[in-house]
Amino acid sequence: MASPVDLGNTQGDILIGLPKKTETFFFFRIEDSHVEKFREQLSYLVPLITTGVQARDNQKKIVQYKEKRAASKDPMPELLTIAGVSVAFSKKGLDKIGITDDIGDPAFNAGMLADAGELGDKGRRTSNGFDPEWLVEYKKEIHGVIMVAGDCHKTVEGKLEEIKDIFSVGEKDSTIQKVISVVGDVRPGAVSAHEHFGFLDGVSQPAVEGVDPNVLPGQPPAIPSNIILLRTTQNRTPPEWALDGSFLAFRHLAQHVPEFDWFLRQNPIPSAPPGLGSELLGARLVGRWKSGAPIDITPLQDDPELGKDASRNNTFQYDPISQERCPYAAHTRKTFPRDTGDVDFLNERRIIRRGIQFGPEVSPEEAAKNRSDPTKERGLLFVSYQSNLSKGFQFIQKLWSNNIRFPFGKPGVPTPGFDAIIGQTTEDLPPRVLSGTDPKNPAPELTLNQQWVVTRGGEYFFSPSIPALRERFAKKNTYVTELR
Ligand code: N7H
Repeated sequence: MASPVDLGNTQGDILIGLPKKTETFFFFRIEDSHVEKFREQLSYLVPLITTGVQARDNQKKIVQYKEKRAASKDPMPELLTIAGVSVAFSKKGLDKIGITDDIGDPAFNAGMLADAGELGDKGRRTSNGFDPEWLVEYKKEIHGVIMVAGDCHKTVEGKLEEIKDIFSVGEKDSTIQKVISVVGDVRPGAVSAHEHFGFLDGVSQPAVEGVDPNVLPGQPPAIPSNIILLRTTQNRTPPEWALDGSFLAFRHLAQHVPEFDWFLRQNPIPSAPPGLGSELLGARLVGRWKSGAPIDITPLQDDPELGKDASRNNTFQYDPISQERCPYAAHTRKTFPRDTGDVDFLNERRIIRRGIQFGPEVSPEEAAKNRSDPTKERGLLFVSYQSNLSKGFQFIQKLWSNNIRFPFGKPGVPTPGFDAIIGQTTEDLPPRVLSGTDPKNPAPELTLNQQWVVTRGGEYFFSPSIPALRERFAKKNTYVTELR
C-alpha cells in the first residue's frame, strides 16, 4: 500500500529529524502594523525550510561523509556543514495572520500558558487564574518560532542571520520582534548523546509506518496519522491547510543535576549489588541505565553493549502485574506503558521527541556543593510532535506522569506514584512519592525530596506543511507578482 505520507510536504524535523549538534529557537511576535508585509516576507523563508525529503537526503549525506572521512588519508573536518530550518506558529500567531478556522485541538487553541497549572508547573493561583513561575518572556505573546539546527554555532548563526535579514529583524521596519531566543547544544565528547542527568537519550522513538524503512526489533510503531494530520486523523477532519502538519509542544525544562546526583547518593537501593545502589536507583527512576540498557532486560547491573545496540535495546515488554524488573512509575514506563493491552489507545499517545540539551556541564563547584548555580542553568529544550496535543504531550504529562494512580489496577501497591523525572503538581504538598524502587521490596514508597526538572516556559505550536506555508500562510510578494 502506498504510504499516506508525502515527505516532500512535511517539515523535515517531524518525521525524519534534522541533524543537530546545536539548535537555536527564535521565538517571535509579529508586529501589528506589519502583518501583510510579514506574510510577503514569509514567502522568502519557505524555500529555506527543510522538507522531509531534504532531511532524509541530509542523513544519507552524513553517512557517506563519515565513510569518506574514515577512509581518507587527508584530515577532514569532523562534521559536514549542514543547517536545517523549521517554522511553527502558535494559535495567537495563526489568528494574527488571519488563519482563524478551528484546527480542532483545544490545548493548542488555549495555549500552554493557560495550561501551565493543569500541567503541574509551579506557580500561584490568582484571581485571573494561574500564574506559573516561568521566565517572563514565555508569558508574553509569542506568535511563532523559527528553529535552526546544524553542525556548529557558525553554521546556525549564519543561517539565522540570513533569515533575520528577510524580516529586517533589528531594523526600524522589522516585521517581527524577538521575544526570546534560546540555544540548545548537545553535550560534549563522550556524553554527546546523553541528556544532563547522564542517560542516553533518543533510544525509543516510534517507527512511523511507511516512513521508517528499517523497523528495529521491539521498536514501537506509530501510525502516520498519530503524528501528522492526515484526512484520516483520529476521526477528525482537519482544515485543508492543516494537512501534513503537526502540533509541536515546546517545553523549556531546567534540570537540577547536582541535586539529583546527591539524592541518588543519599538513597542507595539496599538490595543492590555492592557499590551499585545509587546507580540502580537512578536506573529505576528512569527505566534505563545511563548506557540506555533497559532495566527490564538487565535489572541489576548496566550492560553498555546492550545499551548501544539498537537491535536489542527495545526488545522488552513490562510485566503487567509486577514492578520487580521495572517500577510502574519509572519515567519510560509512565510515558510509554508498553504493557497496556489496548494497542490503539497506546498508539494514539505516541509522540516523536526532537529536543536538545542546553546549558553548560556541571562545574566542580556545583558538584562539591551539591547545588546548581542558577546563573548556569542546564536542561532540556523539549520538543514533541503529535497530531493531537490532548492525546500526545498533554495526556502523557497530565494523566500519566503526574498521576500517582497510573498505571491503574496494579496489584500489591497503594499507588505507583509520580514519574520521578517529570511528574509534578503545582503544590509542594503532598510530597512526591513513588513505590517499586527496590526490586526485592517494591511496596514501600520513596519520598523524592525535590523536583529535579522545573519548567521555565513553553508554548504549543503548529508546524504547517510546506504547501500550506507557501499557499496559505505566505502572501505572494506584490513586486514579484507584478513582474510575472
Ligand atoms: Fe523523557 N531522562 O533523562 O530521564 N526520557 N525525559 N520525556 N521520554 C526518555 O528512550 C527525560 C520528557 C518520554 O518509548 C529516556 O530516549 C528527561 C517529557 C517518552 O520507552 C530518558 C526529561 C516527556 C519516552 C528520558 C524528559 C517525555 C522518554 C530514555 C526532562 C513527555 C520514550 C531514553 C528534562 C511528556 C519511552 C529514550 C519509551 C524516554 C529522560 C522529558 C516522554 C533517559 C531528563 C516532558 C515518550
